[in-house]
Amino acid sequence: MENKCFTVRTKCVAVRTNQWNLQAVRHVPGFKVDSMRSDNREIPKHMEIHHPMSRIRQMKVAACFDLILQRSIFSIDQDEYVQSMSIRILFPFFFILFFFGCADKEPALPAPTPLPKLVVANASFPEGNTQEVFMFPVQVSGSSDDLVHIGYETRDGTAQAERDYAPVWGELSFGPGTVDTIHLIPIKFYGNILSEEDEYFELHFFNGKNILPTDTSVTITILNDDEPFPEYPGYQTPPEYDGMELIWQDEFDIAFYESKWQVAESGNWFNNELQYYGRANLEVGKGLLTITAKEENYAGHDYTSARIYTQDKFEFRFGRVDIRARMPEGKGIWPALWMLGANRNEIGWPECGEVDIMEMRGSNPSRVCGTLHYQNGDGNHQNSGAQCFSYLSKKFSEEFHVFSIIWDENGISWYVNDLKFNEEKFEDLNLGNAPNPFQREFYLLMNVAVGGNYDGDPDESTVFPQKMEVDYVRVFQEKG
Ligand SMILES: [Ca+2]
Ligand SMILES: [Ca+2]
Repeated sequence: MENKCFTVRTKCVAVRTNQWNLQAVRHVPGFKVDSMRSDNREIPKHMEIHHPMSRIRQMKVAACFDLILQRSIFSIDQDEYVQSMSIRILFPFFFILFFFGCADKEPALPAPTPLPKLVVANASFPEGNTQEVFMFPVQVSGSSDDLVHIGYETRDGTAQAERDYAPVWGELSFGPGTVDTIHLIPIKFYGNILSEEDEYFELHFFNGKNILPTDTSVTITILNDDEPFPEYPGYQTPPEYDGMELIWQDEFDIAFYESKWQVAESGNWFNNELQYYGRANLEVGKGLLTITAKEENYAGHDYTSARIYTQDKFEFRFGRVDIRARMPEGKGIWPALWMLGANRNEIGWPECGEVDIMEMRGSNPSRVCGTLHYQNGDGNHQNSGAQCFSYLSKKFSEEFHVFSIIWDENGISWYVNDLKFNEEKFEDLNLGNAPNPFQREFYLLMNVAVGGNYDGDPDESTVFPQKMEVDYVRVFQEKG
């Protein structure tokens, strides 16, 4: 019984299958089709067959039963036939000519098509560095008597939708008939240059019709294709502090984010500075922001460099700022990590206030200074007097240091590598009757100026280009 085929041979097609997999029909010469003779009492108008040898457990067909009765068209003998099938007349209005045969007695005929299988497999793709689209193939294993369709959707694993990949969902259809269709589902990865663990998500298939299995999943793995960033030597601060929350950061790990920073594009600056500031002198790569000061003629200037700032993008009041950076050096090079009052455009400098977290004369790369600038009630510029941190022999251009301030309503303290070297209490400022600007919001700036009043202009000892490299900027605030 196990190997017996189960074949329908009929000139009429309309074998009702009630969704089972049997629509294959063969024309058999020599049999007269008389399907519409409803007055022929020998013809059952409908019958139901239970056939244990086939996946087709039950089907309803309309049949010209007289052919079955008049001819021994079942290859299995009558006992088996009776045992394995029950024939009942059910409905009077279907007429289809058909009969059964089997390979061992009748001429071999194609078996009714088993349900095709869904052909999918786990897949791995390299992450890429930008956006990569891979075509995931979905195929069915063979011909299908009925329309095949199945739904699909992505489901997060360690990879997350929108962060690591673009979620997809939909429905696929195949056939009916000979199925050689491959559907390709586009899978988009959001790649980057970060060295990460391999990550995966699932492509889930569900609600399959006329296909097996009806539900299944495959795993799609995003393969890391990046080397870890180098370890940049020097002091590191922790990524978090007890009682504080990180409210803003840039690790400069993937790209330069215009969403976080504005980029100066101008040659008009104060302090008799010589540079033209532009986007071309700025890059992010291997975990660092690099601002390069160059000796080159551009827009009437002899030097170019870059300044970035967070005005209108990130402004804050009070907290801890950590900036890990390696300084340039050389006479006339003036790197600065600093802050200006967010209302500068409305009230101007110095009334808006200025906090120099770190500035350095390139002629003395072993010393950095922290200073406040503001305006007193008479409209005069005031400053706190620069307080500086000096090494005897080490230079800030040799390795990375973390320059920090801790700012609250009472004052600001300055740190190099967590060593406090300056503190200003606001009650000690010469504000007169002017409001204290340091109770308001500020924004961050980072730049490398060339020439000007602070360290004079470059001379023949100054080597170009000079680079300030920044590993991270993190701003924390007290919780609650
Ligand atoms: Ca990558
Ligand atoms: Ca970094």
